[in-house]
Amino acid sequence: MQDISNIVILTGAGISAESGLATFRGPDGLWEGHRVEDVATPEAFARDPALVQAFYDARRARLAEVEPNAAHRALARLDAEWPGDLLIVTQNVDDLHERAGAKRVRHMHGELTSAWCLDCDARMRWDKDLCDHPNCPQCGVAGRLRPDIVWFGEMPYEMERIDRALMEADLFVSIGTSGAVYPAAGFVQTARYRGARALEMNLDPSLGSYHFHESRTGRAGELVPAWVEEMLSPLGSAG
Ligand code: BV8
Repeated sequence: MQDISNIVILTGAGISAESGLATFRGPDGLWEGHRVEDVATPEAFARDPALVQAFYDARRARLAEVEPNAAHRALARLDAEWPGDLLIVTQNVDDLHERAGAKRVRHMHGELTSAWCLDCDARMRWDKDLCDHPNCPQCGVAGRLRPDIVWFGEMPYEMERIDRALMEADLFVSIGTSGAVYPAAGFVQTARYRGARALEMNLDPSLGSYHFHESRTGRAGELVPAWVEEMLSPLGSAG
C-alpha cells in the first residue's frame, strides 16, 4: 500500500442488507408504515413509548435471527491483519461487525443490544424486550429503560474519538450508506480536508458520491471482500 497506514471505515445499513436486516431508505425502509425519522426521535418516545419500544424490540428480536455476511467477515479480517491504525465507525445499531470478529468498532448511533436506564443513567447489555417495563438491573426501578440508541436530534456517541481518527486518516472508506444522515455524511469531507484518499462502495452512488476519489457500485458482499484482498495483498494498490 503506497503511504496508507491509518484507515477509517464508515458503514451504514447497506452492509447489513445481505444479512437480511432492512435498510432505512430503500423500498423496505418503512416499519409498520412509520418512517424511521418519525419513530427514532425523543419526541416520538415521549409521545408514544410503547410504539417506539415495539419498533426496537422487533429489530432486536430480528437481530437474533440473522448472521454476519461476507462484507462483515472481510472487514473483521482486515481489522485483524492490518498493521496500521484502523477504525470501523458504524451507523448501524446491529452487532454484526462484532459477531464477524471485528474488534476496532465504534457505534456512533448506539446499539440494539444495549439499554439505558433513565433513572440511574446506567447502560447495560440487553437482548430481551423493553416493552414490558422491566426493572433496571442496576437500580431496580421498573419501566425506565430505553433503547441505548442515538435518535434524531441526539448527539452521536464517540464523536471526539471519531474526529481524531478522521484527522489522522490516510484512507477513508464508506460502505453501504446513503449519505443522508449527519454528522456521518460529513466525515468524508473532514477526512479529505486532511488529505485522505476517499473510497465509496455502495449499491448506488450515495448523496455524497462526488466527495469521493473513487466510487464502486455493487453489493457489499462482493465489493468488500475484493477490496480487502487488494489491501492485504503485498503488491496491492487499492484504496
Ligand atoms: C445530531 C439510530 C446534533 C436509530 C440513526 C439538516 C442538515 C444536517 C443535519 C440535519 C439536518 N436536519 C436534521 C439534521 C440532523 C440529523 C440528520 O442528519 N437528519 C437527516 C435526516 C437530514 N442528524 C441528527 O439528528 C444526528 N444528531 O445532528 O445531533 C446535536 C448537536 C448538539 C447537541 C445535540 C445534538 C443523529 C442522527 C442519528 C439518528 N439515528 N440511527 C435507528 O437505527 O433506529 S440514523 C439512521 O440512518 C441509521 O443509523 C442509519 O444507519 C442511518 C443512515 O442511514 P444509512 O445507514 O445510510 O441507511 P440507508 O437506508 O439510508 O442507506 C442504505 C444504503 O445502502 C443505500 O445507499 C443503499 O443503496 C445501500 N445498499 C443497500 N443494499 C446494499 C447497499 N450497499 C451495498 N450493498 C448492499 N447489499
